[in-house]
Amino acid sequence: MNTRKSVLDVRDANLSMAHMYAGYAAVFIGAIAGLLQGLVRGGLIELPAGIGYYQLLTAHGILLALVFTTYFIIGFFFSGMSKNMGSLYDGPRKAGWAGFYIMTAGVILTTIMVLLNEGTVLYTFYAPLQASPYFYIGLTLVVVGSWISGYAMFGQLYKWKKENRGKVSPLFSYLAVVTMLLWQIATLGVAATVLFQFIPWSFGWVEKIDVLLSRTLFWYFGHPLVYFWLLPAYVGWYVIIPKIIGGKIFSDSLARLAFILFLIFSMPVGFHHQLLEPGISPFWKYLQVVLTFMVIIPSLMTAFAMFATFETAGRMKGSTGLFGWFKKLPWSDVRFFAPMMGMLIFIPGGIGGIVNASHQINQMVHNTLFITGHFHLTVATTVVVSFFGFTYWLVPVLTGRKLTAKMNKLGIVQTLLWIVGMLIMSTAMHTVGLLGSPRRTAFTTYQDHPDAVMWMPYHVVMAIGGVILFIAAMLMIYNFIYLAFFAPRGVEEYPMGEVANEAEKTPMILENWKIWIGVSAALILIAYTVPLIGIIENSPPGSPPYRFW
Ligand code: HAS
Repeated sequence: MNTRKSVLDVRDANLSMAHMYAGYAAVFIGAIAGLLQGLVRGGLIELPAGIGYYQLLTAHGILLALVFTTYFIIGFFFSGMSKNMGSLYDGPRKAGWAGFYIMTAGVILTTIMVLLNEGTVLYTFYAPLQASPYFYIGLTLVVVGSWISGYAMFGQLYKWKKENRGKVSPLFSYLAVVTMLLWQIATLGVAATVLFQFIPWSFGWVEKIDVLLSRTLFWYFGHPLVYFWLLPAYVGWYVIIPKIIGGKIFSDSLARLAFILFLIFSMPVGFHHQLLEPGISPFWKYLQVVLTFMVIIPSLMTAFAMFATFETAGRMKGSTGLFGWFKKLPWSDVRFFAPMMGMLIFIPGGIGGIVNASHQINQMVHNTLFITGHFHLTVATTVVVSFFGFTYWLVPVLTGRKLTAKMNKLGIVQTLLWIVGMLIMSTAMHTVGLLGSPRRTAFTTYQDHPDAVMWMPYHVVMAIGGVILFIAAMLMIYNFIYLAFFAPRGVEEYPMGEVANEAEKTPMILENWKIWIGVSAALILIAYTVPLIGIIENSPPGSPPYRFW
């Protein structure tokens, strides 16, 4: 007898859960690749059977940073929209499944290519590294699938708005739609380079590729990509955490405004990944550095909103004094503890980002392990630990089970292991990065470098941190399987927060998509038109396919 009870429409829960299975399968393989790659880099093991360091690094980056995140984000968003709006409409649900299957076909194709060593080009697939055309086709399918899921969410909100004229859209759904809109606009860059440059070049239809143009189109996508990862964590912080800590959402409008600022400012900043590249004039780099500092503001707003949420929740529970709220937070509840660890780690993670973005200082850290340290704090901790924290209640909600007290404890252990492992690994990365150790470099390449003796102890520490992280990842897989298949049946709460009574009324202008997409497009045109024309005009002789220019 099926005793499954869910607080969600079961059809939507199944759609969301399918994304979770695929996402955690990626974590499993990606974490193994990460462990091996770290041990090789530390000079501790040698790989058998012709497996290469860069091959593992590619698998690790793609499966964890791209595949796990994308599945988790889409599955999480579908679940929240279904909860917010009663259930998904049939059209969006069907589109959601179509998106899932197309993405999965793409992930399988890309993973096979990487495992066959036909796609050893790292997750940024910079030219002139060349993969099999099927690697790029696989990635294209992943993006197209995610677009379809995004359209499903747009359709869902559109229909809901039609049926609820004049009402403000539910906060979770609004934030999910802004994130998917950001993704839609951002992926135009990567779609352009893959379709018009990489696929023709890898099939041999054209002989050459314009490296600078491909990198520029990639980074037009690459920076908003990091906010595509971050914003779903913020959705949980803004909307879910207040409920878990027994408080209210501090301000609905502030959350919406922060997301709109991300939509506007996260695209025209890609040059901060290319500050050391010749071929882009300093003026345009400078402009994009200024815009990068603008995109820090919504994160500072988020920090403010979180503190306000904690304080008001604490005061509702009777806390007094400046920091009395601290003791009222539910530290022993993994649903809070894990995302909170993510928030705390984002403080050094964000500071590292500001260091990277600081034009001249970038010269010191660019292409060193400092950057690897930065993104392991941001995406691999702030984002991932938040996603893990959401998993502890979301999977029981989706499967009609309970988060048991024992699993809650194990979840805290798992989170702590992750944080300890990451602090060890990432601190070593930041430090050795400042000592000049290059990133993305196989042991054999740097072992004879004059500074290698100085770097090596740090690389070993990195590997030790990596081993702890691997244990934490495997524990997470165990926890996921337990919650999905073995936890006792029951009804787990979907902790959807409510807005504080005192909060100001949400201005409808925040839902005027034409304005925000218009401003976003204008900034993109200002930041990119002239430099792109310059790149194309000065492209190397015979660089197809745009020589008609
Ligand atoms: Fe970054 C490189 C600049 C944020 C990810 N970044 C990367 C790469 C990745 C990445 C993957 O300007 C490597 C790409 C590659 O392979 O080459 N990054 C920034 C800046 C920010 C930033 C300015 N990055 C992120 C996030 C990421 C991410 C988020 C993933 C999710 N990054 C750069 C630059 C480079 C770069 C350069 C290129 C470097 C190079 O040379 O190649 C900002 O968005 C950061 C703003 C964040 C803050 C922190 C706010 C803090 C909050 C928490 C509050 C805590 C609370 C808890 C409330 C200002 C919101 C308190 C509780 C208590 C109890 C106290």
